[in-house]
Order: sequence, then C-alpha cells, then structure tokens
Amino acid sequence: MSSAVINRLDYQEPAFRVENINLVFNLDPVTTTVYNTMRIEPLTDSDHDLVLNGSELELASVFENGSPLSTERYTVTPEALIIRGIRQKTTITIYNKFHPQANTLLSGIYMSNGNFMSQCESEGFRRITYFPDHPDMLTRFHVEIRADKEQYPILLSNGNLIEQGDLDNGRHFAIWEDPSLKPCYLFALVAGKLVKREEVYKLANGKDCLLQVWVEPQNADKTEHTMECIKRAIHWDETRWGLEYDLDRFMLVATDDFNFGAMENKGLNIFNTRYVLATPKMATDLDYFNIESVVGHEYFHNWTGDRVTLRDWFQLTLKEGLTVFRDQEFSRDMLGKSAVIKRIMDVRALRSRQFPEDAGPMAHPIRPESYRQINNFYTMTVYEKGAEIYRMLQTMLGKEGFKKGLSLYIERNDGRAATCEDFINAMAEANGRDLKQFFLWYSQAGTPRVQVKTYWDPEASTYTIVASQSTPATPGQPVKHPFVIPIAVGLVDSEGHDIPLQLEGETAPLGTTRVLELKDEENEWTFVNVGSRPVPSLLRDFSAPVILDYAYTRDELAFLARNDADPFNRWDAMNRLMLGVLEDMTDVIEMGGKPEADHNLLSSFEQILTDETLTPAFRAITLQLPAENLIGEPRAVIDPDAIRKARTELKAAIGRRYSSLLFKLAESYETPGDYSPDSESAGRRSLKNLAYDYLITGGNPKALIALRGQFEKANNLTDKLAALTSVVNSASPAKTNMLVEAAKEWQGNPILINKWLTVQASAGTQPGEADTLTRVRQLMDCGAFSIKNPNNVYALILAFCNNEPEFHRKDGKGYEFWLQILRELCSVNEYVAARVARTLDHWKRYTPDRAQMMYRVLNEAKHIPGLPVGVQEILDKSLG
Ligand code: 0A1
Ligand code: ZN
Repeated sequence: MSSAVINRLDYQEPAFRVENINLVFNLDPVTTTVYNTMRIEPLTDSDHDLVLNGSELELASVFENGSPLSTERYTVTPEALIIRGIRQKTTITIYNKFHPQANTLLSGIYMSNGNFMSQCESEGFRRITYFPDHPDMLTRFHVEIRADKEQYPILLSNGNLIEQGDLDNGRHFAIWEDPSLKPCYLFALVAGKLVKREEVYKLANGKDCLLQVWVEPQNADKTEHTMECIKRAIHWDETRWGLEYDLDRFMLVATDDFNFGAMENKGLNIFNTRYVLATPKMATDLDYFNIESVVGHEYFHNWTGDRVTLRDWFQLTLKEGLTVFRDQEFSRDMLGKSAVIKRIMDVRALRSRQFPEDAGPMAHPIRPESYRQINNFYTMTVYEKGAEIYRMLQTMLGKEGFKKGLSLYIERNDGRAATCEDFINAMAEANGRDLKQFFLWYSQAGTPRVQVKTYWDPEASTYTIVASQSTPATPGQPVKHPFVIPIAVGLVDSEGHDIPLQLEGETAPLGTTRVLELKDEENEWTFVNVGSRPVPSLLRDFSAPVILDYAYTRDELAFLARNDADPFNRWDAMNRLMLGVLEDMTDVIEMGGKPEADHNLLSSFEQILTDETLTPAFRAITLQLPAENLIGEPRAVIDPDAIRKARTELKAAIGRRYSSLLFKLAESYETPGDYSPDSESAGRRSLKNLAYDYLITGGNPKALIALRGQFEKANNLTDKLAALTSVVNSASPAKTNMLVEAAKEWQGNPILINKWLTVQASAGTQPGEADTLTRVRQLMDCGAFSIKNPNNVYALILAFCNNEPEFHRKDGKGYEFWLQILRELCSVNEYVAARVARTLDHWKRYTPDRAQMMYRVLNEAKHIPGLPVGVQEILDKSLG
C-alpha cells in the first residue's frame, strides 16, 4: 500500500480501456490461481505505460496475444505490474496466485468458516489479480470458477449463470457472465457449502426475477425476514423513483467475517450475517428494523452506485450519501404513521457521531480533498452528513423536483463513472435553479451554527426571525463561506396551534410550515398577522445538519414538547430540555455538590409518559435520556465519571418519583401472544422496557423480580436482552446467574454471543465487582472471542472503548489496553485497527490528566513496527 497522499485534483483520465476481462479461478484455500485475460485498448496516442495494480500477489507469467511477454516489456513492483509499449488493441494474459487463508484483512478473496468470500471495495480487487483498480475502469466480466465439488458445491459470481459441470479429480466449475459494465470493486465471488431461500418475484415491468438468499446450512431457517425486505425494497424503488431491477437474478450471501455491514456487488450482494439472520429469539426489534434498511441500502445501490458509479473515490458520497438518503426514505415509508421515529434515530446518530467527527481532528467535507487510506473515509460524514445534503435538496426543491433531478442524473450517467458535479448539475437543470452556493456543502467541513433571534411587534402584529450562520475552522479550512441552509419553521400560538404563515409582501397565508433559506451570514424574515407572541418551532424535521442556537426557556421547551405539530421538534424540545438539565447536574457533581432534577423536566416527563394520544414508540424514544457523549459535547472539559453520575442520578430520580406510574405502564404494555417485529408491537416493548429500566435504576426491587421473570420467559430477544442489560447495569448480584444462563442458551450463535459480549463491555463497575476492563480481558480469553473476527472486535473492544467512564478510567489502564489491542490488530486487520485507533481522536477534550495519558499512548502507537499507513493517518491527524 502506497503511503503517499492522494489528492482529488490529481485525477487523471485513464489512458487505456479494458474492453473485457476473462477470469479463471482455481480455488484452493492455501494458494488460489487466477488466469486473467484482458482485452486492452489504448485511448491516447501518447506513450503511456499500462499500470495494473496488484497487492500481495505472486506473478507467475505474462503473455501478450498468447506469447510470453519479454521481461524488458514489464516491471513488477510490490504494488503494480507495469507494461510498456502497448500501442494498439491487444490481449494480455496474466497468471498469478494469492493466498485466501492467510488473508486476515478480509479484502480480496478470503476464507470464512471454510467458504470463499470476496470483498473488493475499495481496493480489494488488486489483491486478486493485476488490473487497473480504479472505479472509472468499467469492463465486462466473464468468470469461470473451479473448485473441489464436495467442499465447495456452490459457486457464485455476478450476473448470469452460463454453464456448470464436472471436472476431473472431484472438481467442478461454473461460468458466470455479467452483462453490465462494471468497475472491479463491484466484482464478487463466493464458493462453499451454502443453502438458499429462493423465490421468483414479478417485477413491475412484468419480468420474473429470481431472488436468492444464501447462508450456511445451520442458518437456513433465519432468512425469511431478509427475503421479505428484498421484495419490499424492489417494490419501493419501482414506485417511489421508477427504478427497476435489471438482471434476471438478485443474490444475497451472508458471512460472519466482514469488515463493514454489507456490500453492493452487482447482482451478488454480500452481507455481514448480523444484517441477514433474524428469528424472534436471535434478533431484536431494532435488528429487524436495521436489516430492512441495510437490505434496502445495498439493493438501492444497484442504481446509485452500480449502474451509475464513481469516477474516483473522492466522489464516495455520490453513491453513499445518496443511497443512505434513499434507504432512510425507504425505512420511513415502511413505518407509515410512526415515520418520525426513523428521523429521530437518524438525527440522534448524526448528532452523537457525525457532529463530533466534524468538530475533531478527522473533520473532512463530504467530498474529501485528500487521503492516504481511502478506507478511513467510509465515515459518518460521507454517509450520514452526505445523506442530509440530499435531503436538504429534496426539502428545497420539493419531492417532485428532487425526483426529476435524480431521473435526469441517472439518465445522463447510466453506465458511466460520475462526479458530484454531474449530480448537482442535473438537479440544477431539472429544476431551473442555481445550486452553485449549495455545492459548498460538498467542499466545506464543520457543522454550521445557526443562531436565531426573534422579535414580536405587538403593535404591527409582526414577528421577525433573524438567523445568522457561522462555521468553525476545521483542519486545512480556516475560513468558511456562508452555506445555503433551509430552515423549516412554524409558529405555535399559546393554545398550542400552528399559526398560518404569511410573509411580508405576500397576499395570503400559505401553510403552517415554511422553509426559509438562510444564504448570507445573516438574513431576516418578517411574518405578518401574528397577533400574539408565538413560540417558534425551528428547523422542523431537522431540515439542515446544523447546530441551532436559540435561547429557548425551559418553559418554552416544555411547551413545545407538549404541543408542537411537528413530531420531530416535539422530541427535540424534550431532548433539549433533558440535555440542559443534565448539563446543570454535571456541573453540580463536578463541584462536589448533590444535584437535583428539574421540576419542568419532571412534569414534562410525566405528561408525555401518560399521553395516550402518542404512540408508545414515540413516548419511549422521547423519554430516553440523551447519550453520554452528547452531554459531553458542549462541555469545556469532559469528565466521563461526572457525566455518567449525572445521567444515572436523573434516571434514578425519575424511577423513584414515578414508580407506581411506571410500573402500571410496564405491566399494561406487555405484548402477549406470538412475537411480531411490527412497529406497533415494537413500540410497546420499547416503552415497557424503558419503564423497567428507570425503575431498576431507581433501585426498585419489584422491577428486579419482574425483569428476572421477563428474562426467563421472554419469547423474543428484545425483551430478553433488555432485561439482561438493565440487570447487568444495576447493583443486583442476580446478573451473574443471568449472564451464565444467557451464555448457555446463546453459545454457538455468533450474533447472540456478540450481544452477550457487548452487554458486559458496556456495563459500569459496581462496588465489590471486578472492574469492567478486567472482565473484558477475561472475555477475550473465554473461547468466544477472536481478534481476527471484526464483529467480535466491535462487540467487545469497540463497545468497551465507547464505555466512557470505564475506558477513560483515571489510572490510564484503559489506554494501555487500547495500545495493546492496536498493536495486535495492526498485524491482523489494519481496517479494524484504524477504527479502534479513532476512539482516541478526541483526546484533547478530556480532563488534563486523561488527555496527557492519551497523548502518550498515541505517540507510542506511532512506533508500532510495520504500522499500516491507514492507522498512521489516524494517529497523525489525532496528534496534529
Ligand atoms: N459500499 C458498502 C460499504 C463497504 C465498504 C468497504 C467494505 O470493505 C472494505 C465493505 C463495505 C456500503 O455502503 O454498504
Ligand atoms: Zn453504501
């Protein structure tokens, strides 16, 4: 891997085209051989060398038009095979080898539970064979797979199955041809002992499409939900966007060994098992929900990613931000009347994970300008902030306008490798809008702050909103230009009703929510006929990814939490109220005092808890206390102990104060009968389990008994896991037995064991117990953990690193552990190592003693022998 910095502006058009590629694989776990024949055409008259990327490959021989190529014509480096003197169309054949079993990076072709799997995005194809491994190199693939028939009865690749049959020595073959033009990062190969669920589905155009979900035999009964999700995704893309599937079959394969969530390889999606397998006893309501969105996400890539692909990796958000936006809309539409829950979950994730990224040393625009390791840029910014940029366009242009723009973009770029400019130009043209200033969202990093002031003039009956924006400096970007920021506003009168909105100069009111476009450093708008002082409901549905500063009083927040017609802002008002109270409580704790819960908060809590007009799901999500890192965000110095203490105290105070109410509610929201993950039942479970969690945090012994009973009798994982988690986080010694019981029941199921690891890694240390770090170390040796398995590392190690007070313990042992793990991971899987490395990138925000210790281990990490460039990139930026 090159250690050089790659710059967006250095992009060069390819000098060659690969008309087609024919691959013959002889699969063997130790050494696999590849015959790679490419038809190559020079595209310019000038004297370019053909650079074929290759990494960790063994080159056996090279031929041109069937004859061995003289050694003077080519050079082999650790990163490429460079061939000189190609002046006309020619056929190059390469014979090379690689080693699947030794591939712990899980990029290229590797082994997973005895099966061959592939992962080529972003630069994995060069670990399979020599090829110009860039997303703008589109070609046609013809693939023959040969393997032992007994060990590997199923042989899959992209496109259509052309032929299959037997060979000598117990081997067999399959030939796959992909009719579509695609870049090599969308290539996939799977071989092994797999079983399928299959169905023929009629597409809107009347054609039959074969749908297949492939899993290991022990998982055959866990794919029904996934199949339903695929059908829903196909139907939604047809009806919402008019986008149809283009191949005769759509296949999805699940593997336990995968670096990310899933991958959109053309016609052959490969998924982490945790986004495929679901039964009531092994998947929570949230898992069912997430499976739907990930299945949707990968399927939607077929148009936004595969048919229209990327010119270079800097354009990543062109497929990722856009496809996240599409999957968010899909999930929302599937939720029907509970749609706002999805928006709340997405904004919560954005605020707690993307905003800190945008405020830290790794801050980058959704289209970065440079990178050393592209895998470090599959970030919350590129994905989730990217999605917000597409959403803002939809808000400003309207659903129809956005759809027109997307259609034009796809029509113009189908079969091409596109850029973000191509997208924005299509949007602008289809809608007759100038989007030049809007395009700054692609190039400027940092979360804008929008400050709003309001003035009500009782004599003129006018209400003026003044909004100003500023965006903090980020690495390499000291000065920012103003963005275009759509601010959706409503005005709520004292009765709690929306006022019809009429701007100065308009002849009649128009609706009750208006999208104001803040374009300059400061803009103002005046509404007329506002006879009494309203409470402004700002940034409805979170219309822009900004931090809103408005000096709401607690009374106003409580009022909005009760009355806002925009359900997102109802949630947000309550969330702001809770955050304000938690900030105050943390202050008091830091000064050695005893904090008290705020009366406004308590009465709003009670009001929402008992409001039967609200769905249980909405009540549950609104009454959840904000995450610890959100409480830490605005603080000058983060003290994780004080924050946890404040949050636990508030939870306990609520649990004690409303114990009988919470109890009654928990009992009445039982979901008897067979399990169903539908949003209504999921909402009931969520409210019930929230109630129990408050109760047990408040030390209620009856809640402990109820939760133990629930743990024993639950017919679904949501209830079982919720009970276990609440008890593990309490002082009750009952947790020991429950953890043993869970281990007995869940062993052999990696997904469940990972949840079991996470519950323990995320727990606090109770007096008299072994500390969490000690338990994490024990769990690493318990036989259920392998550092080679990314899911295990995320479930145990990352969960621990995100367990703020335990990881940031004052003796620095958490940081020593970090260094030890990072060292091990660097030689196993540098992508996973880089993710662990990032958990210290906010070191400067913590108390000085902690910051100093983090600084020390970050520096020590730089001396890890053979430090991968991707990890080095994270460390340099963190320290820089
Ligand atoms: N394109 C995938 C994400 C992905 C990226 C890299 C991977 O391996 C290194 C795997 C998956 C998606 O957005 O779903
Ligand atoms: Zn994606």
